[in-house]
Amino acid sequence: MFKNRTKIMGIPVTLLGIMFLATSVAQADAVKIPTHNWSSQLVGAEIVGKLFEMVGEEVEYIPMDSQTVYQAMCDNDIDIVHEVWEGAFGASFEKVVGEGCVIDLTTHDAKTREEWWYPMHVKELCPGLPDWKALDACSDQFARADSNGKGVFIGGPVDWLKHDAEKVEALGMNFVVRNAGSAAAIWAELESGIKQSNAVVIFNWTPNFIEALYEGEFVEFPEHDPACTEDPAWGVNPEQLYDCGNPKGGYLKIGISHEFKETHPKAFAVAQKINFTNLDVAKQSNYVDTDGMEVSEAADRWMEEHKDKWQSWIQ
Ligand code: TMO
Repeated sequence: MFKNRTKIMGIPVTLLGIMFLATSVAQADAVKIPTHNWSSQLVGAEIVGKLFEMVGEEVEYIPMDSQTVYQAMCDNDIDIVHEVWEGAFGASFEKVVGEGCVIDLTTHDAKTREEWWYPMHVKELCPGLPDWKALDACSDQFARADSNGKGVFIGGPVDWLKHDAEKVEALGMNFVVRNAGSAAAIWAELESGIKQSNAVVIFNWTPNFIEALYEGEFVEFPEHDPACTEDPAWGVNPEQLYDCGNPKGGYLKIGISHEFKETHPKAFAVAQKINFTNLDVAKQSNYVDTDGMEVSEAADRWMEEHKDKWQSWIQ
């Protein structure tokens, strides 16, 4: 194809080789950001990536299970998790922080909660809510043709690791847990319950787009305590763990791999300043789940609407 094999477009082949090498090294050095299976995380990941690009870093997005990502940070396969939810990921995160291979960088202003949740019409079907005992007392309302008379709770995808089945068992509830395959599958269950005025109880969290669309409440389980997930003797069931609810006012943190500061000092400086509020996270999910925007459009929109906020993060 090329007459002169030592030059391509006038550039000596050896030099091209060096340029190619330089490019691949740069890509290997890209900041590696995971993408998970809920909307605010996907949008926020792109916002974080765009901010890093603004200070001259390269970025690579890697779809990843939201639990194994913590070990991946230890192995330097992932550089930063910008949405560490206390309820779902606190245990996995705190373990690797304890091992020293992940750094607990910052805590967002956003306060989080992840818990069983029902739309408001359910409260009339089930007097005594939001107490979990009232929910259990009317479990038959939540039963389906194939649930053997037990109430059905629609849980999140399994990688959110909510220990709902353990909770049901520890509290002796007449419920079964059905894990949805995706966040969208949870919202579909919720919408069909609302349309038909059926009893429906799903896994939900805040901040999320749901609170802008539907009125509803979290179920109140026995108050969370760290001992609940570590010491079987703690709580209403002296023999089992998970006889409690998830944390209220839980943290949302940024975790980074222990090498990140050294390998990507410019991105590190930005990451230290990133700070999302409840409204930021809710908007990031709302743009996608309510407004139907693509993830990258939603990230652009948040950037467009919040210049005042992020401009100081990249100084
Ligand atoms: C981890 N999540 C926010 C979906 O509960």
